[in-house]
Amino acid sequence: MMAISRGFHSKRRSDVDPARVPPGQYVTSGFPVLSAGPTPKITLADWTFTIRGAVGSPRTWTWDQVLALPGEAITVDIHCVTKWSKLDTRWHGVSLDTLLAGVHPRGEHAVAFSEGGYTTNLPLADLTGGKAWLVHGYDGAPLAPEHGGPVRLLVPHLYFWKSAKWVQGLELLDEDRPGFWEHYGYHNYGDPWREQRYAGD
Ligand SMILES: Nc1nc2c(c(=O)[nH]1)N[C@H]1C(S)=C(S)[C@@H](COP(=O)(O)O)O[C@H]1N2
Ligand SMILES: [Mo]
Repeated sequence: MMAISRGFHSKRRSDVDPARVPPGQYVTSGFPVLSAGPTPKITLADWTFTIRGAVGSPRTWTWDQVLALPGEAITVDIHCVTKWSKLDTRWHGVSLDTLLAGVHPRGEHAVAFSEGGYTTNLPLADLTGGKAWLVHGYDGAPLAPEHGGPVRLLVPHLYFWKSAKWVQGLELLDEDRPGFWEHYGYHNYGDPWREQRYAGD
């Protein structure tokens, strides 16, 4: 059994443009923590990120190698399936386009895998085209361990369970394979604007 730890829902905001809030969501100024298990201890000296599977050239990067890639500041809205949204979150990291450029992907599906065993699946097309990042900074500081530090995935156009914390890599696949929450009945794709929370939505 995995325990779910939750942060507090801090006060709801009513001073926001409703056009920015997907159906069924409310805006919070807090930053809840949702983890299906304990926060792992990860040291950057041992950290690596790997892209493997259906690719022409699998690759593994060390932390120093990721830091040497062009970095970006990213300001986006995030939407959790438990109904909180947080607007204008500020991150720092590397575009997945940069990491995927050299590996020559063949498969059209991807599964992100994390320290601790969490996985989540996404179409490769949702990781390219400036829509997904490996992030290591949040709000001008290193990303906190409970929020996935040192490094997490950020895929803000899908519900936030797709943004794997403590991410270790991507496996590319020829056929789709459900990840952790998708296996337990969350929607396979998870578009917050179409309110794709659970399988069948
Ligand atoms: N490795 C890992 N990544 C994860 C999770 C998890 O349990 N383990 N939970 C997901 C869910 S359901 C959400 S809503 C977000 C929560 O991120 P936060 O704790 O930074 O708010 O992380 C996602 N990424
Ligand atoms: Mo979530």
